[in-house]
Amino acid sequence: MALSIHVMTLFPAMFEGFLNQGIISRGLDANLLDVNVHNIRDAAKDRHRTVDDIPYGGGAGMVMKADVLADCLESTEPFESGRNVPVCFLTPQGRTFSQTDANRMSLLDEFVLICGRYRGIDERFRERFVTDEISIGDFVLSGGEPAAMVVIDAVARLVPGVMGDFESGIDDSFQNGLLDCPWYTRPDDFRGMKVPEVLKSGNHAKIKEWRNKKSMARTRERRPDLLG
Ligand code: 6GU
Repeated sequence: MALSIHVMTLFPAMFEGFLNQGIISRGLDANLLDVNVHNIRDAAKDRHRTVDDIPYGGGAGMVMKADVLADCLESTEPFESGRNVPVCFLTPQGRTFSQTDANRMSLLDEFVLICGRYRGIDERFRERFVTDEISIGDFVLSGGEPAAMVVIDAVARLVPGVMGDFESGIDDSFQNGLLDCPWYTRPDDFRGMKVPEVLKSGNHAKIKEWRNKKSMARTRERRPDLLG
């Protein structure tokens, strides 16, 4: 197994469709990837299977309980086997996730993703167990689940063998620090709009030059910050 991802969530069903389609599903089938989704509620031991409680000091919303989160985390395979594994908490307070993080994480053997809900999680769980805090941008989601799926998708496709050569990530937007060039397929004439001649010329050096030029121009226009 090239990469094992452990996800802790109160909504495991949210991951079902996601894990059963496309590149991720292929990576799982090929045993290049393993995604274990743990229901945090399974770690709650009381009659009502309580996972959250009111905040000390008052205030609106509920806080996820440190004891339940710890029991769930310690029931995951890497913890049971005593391995030191990155524990990433998905939160808008985290560092913004980037392609560099995706590349780095795709080379790991395993990591844990924790999806928060409600107000947040008890600070003591964070202090004791969380090694990394990840945000996917400056906006607020109602839970970490969609963010975890974003991270899993970005990382999983980079695991060697998951993408075929033809879909290799080498030319991706961001992978070389630039946005991707425009792409065209048949028909040649779409409602009067023609495919650029150079792409039909068969001159591969010229095509490469055109694509580089378009990548640069697009990056300068849309994301000048990427050019430094
Ligand atoms: Cl990781 N979680 C939540 N709840 N909201 C977010 C986020 C994460 N990243 C951006 N917004």
